[in-house]
Amino acid sequence: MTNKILRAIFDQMADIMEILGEDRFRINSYRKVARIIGDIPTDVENLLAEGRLAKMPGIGKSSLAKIEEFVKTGEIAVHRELLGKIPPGLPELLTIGGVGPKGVKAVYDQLNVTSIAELKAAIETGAVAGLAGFGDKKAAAIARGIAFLEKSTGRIRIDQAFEAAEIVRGFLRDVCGMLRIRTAGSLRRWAETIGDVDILVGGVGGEAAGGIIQAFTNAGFVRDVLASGPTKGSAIIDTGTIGVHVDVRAVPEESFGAAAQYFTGSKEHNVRLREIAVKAKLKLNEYGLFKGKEMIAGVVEEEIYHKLGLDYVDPLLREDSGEVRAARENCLPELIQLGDIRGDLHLHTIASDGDCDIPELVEAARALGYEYICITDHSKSSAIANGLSARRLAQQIRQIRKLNETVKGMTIFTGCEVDILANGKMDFEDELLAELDFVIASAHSGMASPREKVTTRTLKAMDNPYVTCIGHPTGRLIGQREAMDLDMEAVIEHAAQTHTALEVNANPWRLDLKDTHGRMAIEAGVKLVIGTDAHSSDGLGLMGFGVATAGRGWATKTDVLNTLSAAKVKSWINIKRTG
Ligand code: DGT
Ligand code: CA
Ligand code: CA
Ligand code: ZN
Repeated sequence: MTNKILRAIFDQMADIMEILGEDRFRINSYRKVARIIGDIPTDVENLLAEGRLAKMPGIGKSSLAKIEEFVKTGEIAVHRELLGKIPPGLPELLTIGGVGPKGVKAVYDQLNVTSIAELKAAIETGAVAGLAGFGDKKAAAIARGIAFLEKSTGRIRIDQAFEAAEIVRGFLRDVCGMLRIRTAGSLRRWAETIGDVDILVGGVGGEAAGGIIQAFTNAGFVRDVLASGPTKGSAIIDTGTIGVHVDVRAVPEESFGAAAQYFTGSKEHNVRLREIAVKAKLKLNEYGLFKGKEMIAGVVEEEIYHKLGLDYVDPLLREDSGEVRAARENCLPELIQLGDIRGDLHLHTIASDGDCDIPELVEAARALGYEYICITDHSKSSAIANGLSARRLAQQIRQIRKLNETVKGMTIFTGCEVDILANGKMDFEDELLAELDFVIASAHSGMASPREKVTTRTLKAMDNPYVTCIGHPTGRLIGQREAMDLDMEAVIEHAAQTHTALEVNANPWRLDLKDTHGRMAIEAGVKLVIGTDAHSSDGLGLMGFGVATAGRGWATKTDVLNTLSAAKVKSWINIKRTG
C-alpha cells in the first residue's frame, strides 16, 4: 500500500511543480520515481530496510530521503509545502478527463481559475476557448469531461472495488479466524461500476459481532468512519489510490444464506423474490424465509431459491431482467466460466505500446493453461501507441511463423488491432490483412462524432472480409470517456450478417461490449470474443472481468469464440473469408 501512496504523492508533486512552472528536470525525475515505485512489486519499506532502494537506478539521493521521510513520519514536508503554494481546488481539476497539468497551469495563470466551478463558468463565457492553444473544440471537450465527472461521482470501477474488498477481507480473515466472509452487493454481481462495497461476516452474534465491527472501523486503512453499530460498520477506506466506501455486516450463522441473498441484491431482483414469497404465503427477509414463525430456509442461499420454487440464480443475473421467470421455468443459461476460455486473442507487445515480447506472453498464457494466443499490436495510424508500419507488421508475421515452429503446446496466431479510419476503411491494405490469422478492427479517434458517422464507419469496417472482430466497439472508458453514440442494433444486425464477431474487452476501464449489449448480440446470433487487450503479462489476468461481463449478458460457452480449439477458431474465421 505504501508504494501506491508514494506513487500518488510523487505524481502530485510533479503536477504541482508543473502548474507552478518549475524546473523541468526535477519534474521529470519525480515522475520517474513515481513510475518506478508504482511498478516494483516489493514493498518499498522492505527495500528501504534492506538498503536495496538506494541502489535502484532512477532513485536519487533526494528522492530516497523523501521516501525515508514518508516511511518514518507518514508524510513528506516538500509535498505539504507544494500543496500550500496552490489553491486547494487545483488538484481536483486534474481529475477532469483531458485536462493535464499544462491545461491547469494555463487556466490558473491566465484566467485565475481555482476550482471546477470556476472552470465551468470560464468555459461558459468563452474565456477558455480564447486561450492560446485551446479553442472551441478543446473547451467543449473539457466541458464534456466536467459533465462526465459530475455524473459519475461516487461510483468506482470494479477493479478498484475488488482491491478495496481484498484489503478488508484480508483484515477480517485475520481478525475473525475461521468465520465465513462473503462479498455481497453490486460487487458480487460484477456490476460495471460499484457504489459501495458490501461485505458479510457470518457466524457471529452478540458481543462478538460488535467486536468485529469495531476492529474494522478502527483498522489502519480506515480514513473516515461513517457509521458504527453492534452489527454494521460503514467506513471510507484508503486503498492507496482512492477512498472507497465499505459496509461490513456481521450476521448470525443461521441467517448467513438469507443475508447473502438479501444484500447481494439487486433491489429489483429482491422485490421479485418477495412477490413470489408473498404469493406462497411466506415471508422473505435478510434473516430467512419464514412460514409463519417457522424458518424454512436461511443458512444456505440455494435453499431460499429452491423453497420458492426457483432454480438457483447466479449473482451475475440478478438484475430483474427475466432471470426470475427463467429460474421458474428451468431455463436459466449455463453461464460461461473462466475455465472455458482457451486463449486470449487481444494482446499487445513491445512492438507497439506493450511491455512484453512474444515469448513472455506465451509463458503468461501457458501459466493460465491456454492453448493459443493472438498478437494484436496497433496499426500505423495509432502513432501515439507506436503502431506498426506495414513493413514492421510483415516482419512480425514472419517472426511469429518461425516461433510457431519451435514453441511447444501453444499456437500463436498472427493478428493486428487495425485502426478503423474516419471513412471506415482499414489502416492496412487487404493484401496484408489476408496474411493475418485474426484481425481486430478498432476505432481509436473521432469518437465524439455524430451517431450516423460512427455507426457507418463501424458497419463499413465489418464489410471487409478480413475483419474478424470489432474491438471495444463503443470506445468508452469508464469514469473518463463516454461511449460512442453507436446505433447498437444496426451494428449487431450487421455483425450477424457479415459473420463478424464483437469483442467483450475485459479491461475494467472498458468492459465493452457491456452486459446488455452483449446480450443483444447473443440473441442476434453474433459470436463474442473475450479479449484482455493486455499490454503486459499481468494484463492477461484481466480475463475474469470480461467473462463476468459476458455472463451478465447471459453468455454461455458456445456464444464465445475463444472457448473453441485453435483449429475451430481458425475454421470459424475462414467462413467469412471464403464467403
Ligand atoms: P451499489 O452499491 O450502488 O453499487 O449497488 P448495491 O446493489 O450494492 O446496493 P447497496 O449497497 O445499496 O445495497 C446492497 C444490497 O442490499 C442491494 O443490492 C439490495 C439490498 N438492499 C439494500 N437496501 C434495500 C432496500 O431498501 N430494499 C431491498 N429490497 N433491498 C435492499
Ligand atoms: Ca453496494
Ligand atoms: Ca452498501
Ligand atoms: Zn488493443
